[in-house]
Amino acid sequence: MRRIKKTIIAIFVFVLVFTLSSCTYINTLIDIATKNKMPNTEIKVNYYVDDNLYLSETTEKRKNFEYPESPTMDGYNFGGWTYKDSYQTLAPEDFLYDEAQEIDLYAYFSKGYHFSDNIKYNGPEIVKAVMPSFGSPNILVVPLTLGGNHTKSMIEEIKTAFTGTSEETGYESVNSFYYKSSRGRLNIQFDFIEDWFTPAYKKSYYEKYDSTKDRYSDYGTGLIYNEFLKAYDEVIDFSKYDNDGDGFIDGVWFIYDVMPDYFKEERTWWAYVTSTYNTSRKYDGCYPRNYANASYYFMHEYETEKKYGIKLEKYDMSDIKIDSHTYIHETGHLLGLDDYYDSDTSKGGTGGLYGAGMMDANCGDLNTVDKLLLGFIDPYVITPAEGSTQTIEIGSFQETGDVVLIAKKTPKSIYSEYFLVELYTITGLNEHDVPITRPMTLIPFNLTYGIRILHVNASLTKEYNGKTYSFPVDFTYNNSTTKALFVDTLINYRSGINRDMETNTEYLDTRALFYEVGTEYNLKNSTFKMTNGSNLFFNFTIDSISNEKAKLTFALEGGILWELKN
Ligand SMILES: [Ca+2]
Ligand SMILES: [Ca+2]
Ligand SMILES: [Ca+2]
Repeated sequence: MRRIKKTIIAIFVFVLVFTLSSCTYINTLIDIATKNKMPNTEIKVNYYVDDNLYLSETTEKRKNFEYPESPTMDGYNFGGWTYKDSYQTLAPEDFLYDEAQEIDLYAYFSKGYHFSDNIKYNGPEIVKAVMPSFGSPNILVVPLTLGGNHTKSMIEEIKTAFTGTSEETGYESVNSFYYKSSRGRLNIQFDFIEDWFTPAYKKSYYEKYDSTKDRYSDYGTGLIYNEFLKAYDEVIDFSKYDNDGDGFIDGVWFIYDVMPDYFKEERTWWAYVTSTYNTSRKYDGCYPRNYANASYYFMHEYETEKKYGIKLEKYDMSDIKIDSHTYIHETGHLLGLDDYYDSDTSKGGTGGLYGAGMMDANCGDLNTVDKLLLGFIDPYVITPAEGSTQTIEIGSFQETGDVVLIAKKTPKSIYSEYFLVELYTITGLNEHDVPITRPMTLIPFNLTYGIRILHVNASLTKEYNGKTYSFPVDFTYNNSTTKALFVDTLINYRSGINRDMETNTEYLDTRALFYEVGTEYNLKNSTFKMTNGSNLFFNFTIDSISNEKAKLTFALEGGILWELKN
C-alpha cells in the first residue's frame, strides 16, 4: 500500500491581509511544562580530567549553574563534560534534576579539529525563520477543537506525546526523541495552552477556504493560527517563542480533535508544517511564520488501523501507548528539514531513503545528513586525506555519531555534494522502528548491522526560483521532483539485484547494507553516478565489522576523505 504523505509544503511568499471580528477566547493561562518535581537541594559535582580529580563544587540544583573553566590537554580539544565512558556531552539539566546528591563528571577530549572550523557552516539567510537546533528553545502547543470530542485528559495525552518519557509513551516523546537524536544538544521546551482553542468558524469553513483559495494564500489552518495569535496576544508574550531573536516566531503546534482526512483526496486536516505570510501585524515584536498541525488521533493510529483494517505506518505500533512519530516528523520540518519520500511519482529521479528515516516514513532516527545539517553530530575532522588508500575505524553511528565524509574535492560547506558512510545498527533510536528491515528471504536475514552509504547533494539554489519544493532551505535538489536526488542510498548490488529497489515503492531492507568482510565493493564501476553523471571515484573493503565498530579501507581515485568523529 502506498505510503500516505504527511506534508504539504507552502512555497510562495505572499502577503495576506485579513481582519477578524473580535475574539473572546482570552481566559486561560499557559502552564509552563515543568519536569522537575524534586525539592530544591544541593548537589556536589566532582570533575575529573584523565581520571584525576580536577575540581569539586557544590551547587544548588537548578540555580544558575555554570560549568567551571574548561580544562586543556596538549594536542586535544575539550569536548565537554560527560558521564564515565560516554561521549554524550551533558547539559546541566541532565543531572541537576537527578535525585543524586553527588555526581562525577569526566572531561571528554577529542583529537583533531572542529568540523565547522574547516567546512564552514554557512547557514543561508533563508533558514532564519526556523527554530534553533541547539539548546532549549520554547515551542507553544495549542489544543484546537474543530468540534470533535475534546477533554482535559486528551490534553494530558498531548503533553505526554510532546514531553513524556519513553516509559510513558512506549516509544519516545518529541522532546525525548530530539534530546537523544541530538546527543543532548537539543532539549525542546514545550508550553501548553490548557484549554481547547475554538476557532471563529466551523471546520467546514476552513475546508471550503482551502478548496477555493489560490496557491498564494495561506491555508485554512493559517487563518486559525492568526485567529489564535489575536485571541491570546494579551496573555502570551509571543517573543518567548522567537528563540533566536530574528523577529519570527519559531513555531507553534496545533493539535486538533477530529480524525485526519485519511480517506480524502483534498486534505485540510492532515499533518503538515507550513507558513503563514501574514505580515499585517506583529505580536510582541514578532511576525508569525512556520506552524505545525496534526490530529490528536495520530497518537492512536494503532486503533485506527484496527478499526479500518488498514496499515498506516511501517513500524510496529502494538507496544506504543502514545505515538509521537508524526509529531516528531513534523517538528523536523520546524527545524528546517525536508521530506525525503517521493511525493510526486510522475516527476524526478528514483531512489532515496526508501522509508528508512524519520524524515522519510517516520521511521527510526534522523539520518547522517539530517544530523550534519542540524549540527546534531558535531564532528571533528581527524584525517582529511586526499586520494590513494585510507583505512579508518568508526563506531556505530547510533552510539558514537562517527561518520566518514567523502567528497570529490574539499567541500567548502555542508551545502555541497558528498557521500556519508556510517556503521548502521538497529540500536538506539533505530531499535523500535527497525527502519532497515531484515526479510527472511534475504541472506543473512538476521543481519543487525552494516555499512550504509548515502549520496547527498545539498547544493543550494543561487536564487529562489519557486521551482524547488525543499523546505524551508532552498536546496537545488529534492527527493520528489528533481532528476538528481537530494539524498540517495547506495544499494549493495552484491547482495541483491543491482538497483532493483529503485522504484520507491519498497521499504529499505538489508540490501542497502554492505557487510561482507574482505571483498572490495566496486562502486566506481557501479550504476551509481555523481550528480553530473560521472562515475563514482572510490571503492571500499570492509576489513572487520560488528555492532560496535567497523574497519574500512577506501581506495580513492582523487577525491578527499574526512573522518568525522564527535
Ligand atoms: Ca502578547
Ligand atoms: Ca525566530
Ligand atoms: Ca518523483
